[in-house]
Amino acid sequence: MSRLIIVSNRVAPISEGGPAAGGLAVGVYDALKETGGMWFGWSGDVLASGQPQIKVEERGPVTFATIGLMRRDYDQYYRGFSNATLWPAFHYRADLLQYNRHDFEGYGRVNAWLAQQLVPLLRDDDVIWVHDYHLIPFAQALRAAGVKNRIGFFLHIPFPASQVLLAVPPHRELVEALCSFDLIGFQTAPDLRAFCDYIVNEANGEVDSAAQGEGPSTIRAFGRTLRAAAYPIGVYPDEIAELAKAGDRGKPVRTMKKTLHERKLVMSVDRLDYSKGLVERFRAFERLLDHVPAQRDKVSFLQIAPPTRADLNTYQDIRLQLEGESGRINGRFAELDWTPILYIHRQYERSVLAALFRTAHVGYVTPLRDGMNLVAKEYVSAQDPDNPGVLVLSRFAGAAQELDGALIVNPVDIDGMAEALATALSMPLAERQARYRGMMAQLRENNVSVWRDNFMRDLKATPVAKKSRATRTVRAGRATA
Ligand code: GDG
Repeated sequence: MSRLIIVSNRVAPISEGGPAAGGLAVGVYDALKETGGMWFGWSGDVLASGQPQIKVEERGPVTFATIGLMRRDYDQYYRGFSNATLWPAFHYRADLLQYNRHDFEGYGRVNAWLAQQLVPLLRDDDVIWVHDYHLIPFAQALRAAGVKNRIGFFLHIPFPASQVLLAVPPHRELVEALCSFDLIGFQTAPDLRAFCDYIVNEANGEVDSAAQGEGPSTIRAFGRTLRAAAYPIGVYPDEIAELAKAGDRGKPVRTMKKTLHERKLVMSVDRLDYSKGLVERFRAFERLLDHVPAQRDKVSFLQIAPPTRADLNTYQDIRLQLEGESGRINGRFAELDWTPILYIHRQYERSVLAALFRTAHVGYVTPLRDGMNLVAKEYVSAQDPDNPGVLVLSRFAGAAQELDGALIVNPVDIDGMAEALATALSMPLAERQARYRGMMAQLRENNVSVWRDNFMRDLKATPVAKKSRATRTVRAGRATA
């Protein structure tokens, strides 16, 4: 049987309870632990000097192959082009986008170098599955190194509308590089549509759209033929439900309940990222307390937001803004025995999060843009079927395409979100149960194994793309207007 080789920017450190914060790590690890295979990528180490060496470790069915990055490579490829250019652009924040040609050059260089590190570890019949925006040129680099294996790509974040993508100066090189994969997976149908729109209207390519549920569409562009489809990532809902139930009587939940004094709990968990809509969410909770005085002293809002990319200015800004907002709102409303917003800038064990989700009456998930948002799926999974909570969900999370039992909100509509919170907090049991059952059925049907298996089925069935002219590699600093 062919091996599955997963390539992602970061190979997550795995502790007893699975990987820590970060949706890609959670999804990929869940997928790989069942099939076995190899996971290749950055170790998380940044080296000031010396030469990075690959470290290969076998742990159960998974082989971890990791390598450090030199400081300059980290700055240009990771902090620079990946997280200061692509991340904001792909989350529709062209206002936060920073670009310089040296970073783009570093992005191409590190992709080529990582590909060269992987080549000696590959066997002819391996199937290679590359993940996310850091590695868009990876297939092109592998092909340039002579690799003939099937190579698939999954984008965990949204694919932006063409007019937004055009704000990234080397957009054309990026999409051309993307077309070196044999199969491209997106989170949702709107992401796939945005990609196809670029192919047709900006790249002069062709798309043979498959009918809904009929497999991938065929794309012809940049002299190549490949396939693309939407594969919404899932979770293991029953595993999460077990974890949540097991933690029900644990210390963190007991402490939380003591703090609440019978009050209701609204809960959110996000990496502290500007795409997650945290400031708007805090203001909508404030609006609820303003407009529905009966809710004052009756509900607390717990926001867990572990740090992420803290060495980027935009992330320092969002942290300061949030600290300011939580202090201001608590200053307005807090009583001696009631703190309206519990804001925690720290990471918790997965099992603790699951147990807290089960305790929370409302899961409050309101990103401004999000590829999928696993927290929304985890919140629903963790509920007690006899007394489930209500999910309030942004229409701009990929998860909103599936979870129609949620109260769907627009995350910039502060009044609308406050109303949804009020509705959620007073929803009758029968309605909560009906919504929960519908969403749970959907989560079971489309769990993370289904995501992986559908992608692998289509990748294995994709004819290895022929190129009709020499493959070019992403070149440094060549911006296209
Ligand atoms: C990207 C895309 C897409 C969070 N805090 C802690 C913790 N987490 C876990 C959550 C969840 C994961 O991290 C976060 O996943 P999300 O999907 O919500 O968001 P991103 O990190 O932005 O993920 C996203 C995803 O990739 C998968 O494709 O859905 O759109 O942006 O599992 O529970 N886990 C632990 N402690 C924490 O404090 N252990």
